[in-house]
Amino acid sequence: GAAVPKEQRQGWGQFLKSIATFSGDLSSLTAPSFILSPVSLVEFPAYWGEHPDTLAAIAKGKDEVERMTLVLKWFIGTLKGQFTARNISTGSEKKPLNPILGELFLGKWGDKNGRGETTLTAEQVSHHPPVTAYAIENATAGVTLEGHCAQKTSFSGRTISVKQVGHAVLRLKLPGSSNEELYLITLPNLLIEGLWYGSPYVELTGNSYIQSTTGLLTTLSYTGKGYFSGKAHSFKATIGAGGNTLYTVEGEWAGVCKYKGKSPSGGSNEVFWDASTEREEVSVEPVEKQGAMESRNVWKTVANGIRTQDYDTASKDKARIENEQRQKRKDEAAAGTPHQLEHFVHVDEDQEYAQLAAMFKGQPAHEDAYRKKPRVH
Ligand code: HCR
Repeated sequence: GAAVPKEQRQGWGQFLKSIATFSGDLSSLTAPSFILSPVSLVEFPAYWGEHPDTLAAIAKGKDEVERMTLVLKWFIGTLKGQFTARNISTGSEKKPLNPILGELFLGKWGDKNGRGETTLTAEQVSHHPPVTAYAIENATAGVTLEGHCAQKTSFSGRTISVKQVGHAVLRLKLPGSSNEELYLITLPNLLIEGLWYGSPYVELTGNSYIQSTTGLLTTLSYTGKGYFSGKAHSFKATIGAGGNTLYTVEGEWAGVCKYKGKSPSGGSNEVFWDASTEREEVSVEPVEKQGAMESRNVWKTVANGIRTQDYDTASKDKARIENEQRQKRKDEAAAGTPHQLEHFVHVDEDQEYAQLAAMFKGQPAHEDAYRKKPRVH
């Protein structure tokens, strides 16, 4: 029966006990109602585009060093949205809805001051395990970001560790030339802390990299409270080539960060990025106008139930969606017609990833990818 979901009768302590012995992906974990978010994970790639001006400015950088600093600025600029904004706006991190196979999130950021229109295409390309592919494009500015993301989780006593599996490639078409520059962006690992207090929040840990075909490499290392800096959400980034550091940026990715020592303009301790810079939310069609597979349409009843604390309605409709999905997969298997991706194709050996990853140490030599299907005219 789908009356009162069992997990609602469990306390937070019992929930913690359940994750302590849990193995598998977080999507299959049943969380207490108060920790449920009405937003599907397929919406998360939008965070990459929430500073459309910063993204559009990259290809205009005068040389490869300046372009790398602009890529880093845009990347740092996305982190607050990706990892702390939900926590700040709703009081704690919550468990997003687990997207169904083929679920779409389509949106755009309009053209303002000639920066060009930026479009977002995100598709759930795998359900088991959950994988989201995305493309963010601004043709006017000559910038495209393509990537995919999955999560591997483990529990380590006080915190949940989340390894982001996947990568993104930023592609620049340089103005007045047919040259392309690529930037491989690897993704940092997350810790979910605050579990014992019932208010989970995200911290970043370890390293991530931005490797360019120009040979420039940015290495980012993340630290939180209790590390040497003592401050939450801190990082240090070095931009260099062949082991030589050109510039160092240090500070808080959810606050202010600065050049350490010299900056490209010759100044010292110059501000690099200020995370209070306003984020622009992506525009999406109203739910009534959305297609059958568009996320907010798929989840409208569930999301409304969660928002109004009508968890009974939410869990009933969630069960309906999941049953329909199981039936669909069975029908497809019986008919021998597996689900077709709409906007992406699976690439077994991602040559670009292999080429870029080979340029720096510490990464696996190759990984698969999902590439945006070329537009049909
Ligand atoms: C870990 C997380 C789901 C995955 C989210 C990802 C990694 C998704 C890709 C985005 O580009 C970046 C990103 C940002 C989010 O911060 C991260 C989520 C934070 C929490 C959520 C967990 C599944 C929530 C678990 C909550 C517990 C207490 C049940």
